[in-house]
Amino acid sequence: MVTRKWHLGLWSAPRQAGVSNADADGGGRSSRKNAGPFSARSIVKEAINMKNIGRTLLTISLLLTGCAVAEAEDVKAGDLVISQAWSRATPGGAKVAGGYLTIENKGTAADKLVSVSADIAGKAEVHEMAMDNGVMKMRLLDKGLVIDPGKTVKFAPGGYHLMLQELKGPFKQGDRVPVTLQFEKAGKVAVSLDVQGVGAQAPGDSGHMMKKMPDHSGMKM
Ligand SMILES: [Cu+2]
Repeated sequence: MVTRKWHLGLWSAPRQAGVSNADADGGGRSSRKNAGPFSARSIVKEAINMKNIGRTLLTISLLLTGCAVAEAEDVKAGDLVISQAWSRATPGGAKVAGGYLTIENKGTAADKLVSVSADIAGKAEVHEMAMDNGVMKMRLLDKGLVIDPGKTVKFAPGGYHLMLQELKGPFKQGDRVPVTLQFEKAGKVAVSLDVQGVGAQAPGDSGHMMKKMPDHSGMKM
């Protein structure tokens, strides 16, 4: 099937080169109907080809992330879209955990993440990691975090994070931890953090995989 389509494309290419000749002798209009790569029919076929390629890539990426737990769906609140909310399993007895998510401001005015709370945490704060005299330190964003219009702010290990402290129980891989974000304009927004493996660096990244397959640790997609 694919070979045939490609064949069609190759076959019609030389014809295209002859279009100017056809125009010169007045037959341009009629020959154009069957013309090669730019005829409506072959454009549609190309589109179908692209669709197949896209589908194949999608299948491949689904296979690659096959062992990931279902990802949290996007949460919309006013002009904000919050996605990819996740955390990591807490190793035995740990009383703190980071929370990560992506906040997109689709509006025309800035909003501000003022605070965060979670039933499971005695204390929850919005933090950032930043260099301080050559040392990486975390810092409480006590004035909140501004989300400019048209911008996307991604919380991730080593950067912005929700700091959940005084945990009342452990986070286990596969858990969904409810947290409430408080925005200046969008108000209170409830999201769930998808708990990944202990060493995960991103949502859908089960930390144990790296240990099981050290050969792939250098593989970045
Ligand atoms: Cu922190």
